[in-house]
Amino acid sequence: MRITAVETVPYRIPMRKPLAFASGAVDHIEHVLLRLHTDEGLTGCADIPPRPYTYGETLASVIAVIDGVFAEALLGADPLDRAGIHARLRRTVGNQTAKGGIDVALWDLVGQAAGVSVHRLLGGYCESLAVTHMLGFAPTEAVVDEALAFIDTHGVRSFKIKVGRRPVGVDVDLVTALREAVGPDVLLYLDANRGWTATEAAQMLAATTEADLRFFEEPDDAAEVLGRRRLVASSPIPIVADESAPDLGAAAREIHTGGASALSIKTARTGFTESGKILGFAEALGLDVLMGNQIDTQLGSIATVTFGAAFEHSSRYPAELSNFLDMADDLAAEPLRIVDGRVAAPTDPGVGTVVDEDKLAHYRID
Ligand code: MUC
Ligand code: MG
Repeated sequence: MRITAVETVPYRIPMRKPLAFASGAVDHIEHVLLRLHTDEGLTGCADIPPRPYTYGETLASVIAVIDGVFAEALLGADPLDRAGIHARLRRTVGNQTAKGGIDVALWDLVGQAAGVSVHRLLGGYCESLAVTHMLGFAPTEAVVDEALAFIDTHGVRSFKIKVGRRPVGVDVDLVTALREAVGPDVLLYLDANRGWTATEAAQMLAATTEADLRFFEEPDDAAEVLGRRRLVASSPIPIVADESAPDLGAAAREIHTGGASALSIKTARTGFTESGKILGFAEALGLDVLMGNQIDTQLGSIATVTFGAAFEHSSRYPAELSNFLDMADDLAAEPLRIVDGRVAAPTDPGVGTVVDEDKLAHYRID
């Protein structure tokens, strides 16, 4: 099998409920649908979310690097030669979600060619994952209402709370109110997206000891190394590296230099291949792993559950799989469903990302 065409389609879908956090805000989805066509009539597909505030990529840069640089390594290649293709992609630094998307689309082809779901090809550990919902910035009452509605409507029992606002007391009050509203059995953790200093983050931890928080993601800027190390060493809960560990090398460096004590894995940026290496690294060191959300569409979330449910170590905690519900629509032909707080891994051959062509025609912006 050979790749005969590389298709990059930019599209735009508004958010039903915009999502704001310390490093940015999303009020519409502007993603790239990547499709790798082959001489055997199979098409590998992936959703690519440019996030300038996290990786420096834009809609235009994702398309430019794939069409102008990466296509050369893909055209004429056998999708089963993934390691060879990746060796060529690695010659270009950065461009994290463009590379992640290519890996997902290659695996989609491999799964379709084998007639097996990629979830099973990777490991097939469990059939579904429990869901964490990510709560963006809003007044306390609105955040509490959103969490209670997710518990009632979707059976979700885990929330990642976006924090990092000033003064710190605003978020202390939010977390306290949320714990009181949801009761003791719901899992709560924080993500400050580098919004605070290490000192402010330590104040937050000290002021919320009663709230039984489980993790604290990117409390401050990991590049301020000594502040971060002090925080990691003194924190009673794991400090999770997300944007400070966007690839395997960064994950290893952050853990070994004391910049983090747990890892977020996002298939949007490390695909399945590099995500697997990060997972093995974390497992060997006894580090907790969270399956993260890159403000993913249904197509992106399908990739997350495909990987997360494939391994024991990535399915220990609820995965961030629900923020597609903030979007007004999606390209997925079959809607992704949350049932009793869980999302099932696809069973069809490949990744299971089937695109609705009418919707693509409607939302494409090229
Ligand atoms: C998250 O976990 O940080 C917001 C920015 C980004 O890169 O991902 C989202 C969610
Ligand atoms: Mg994060």
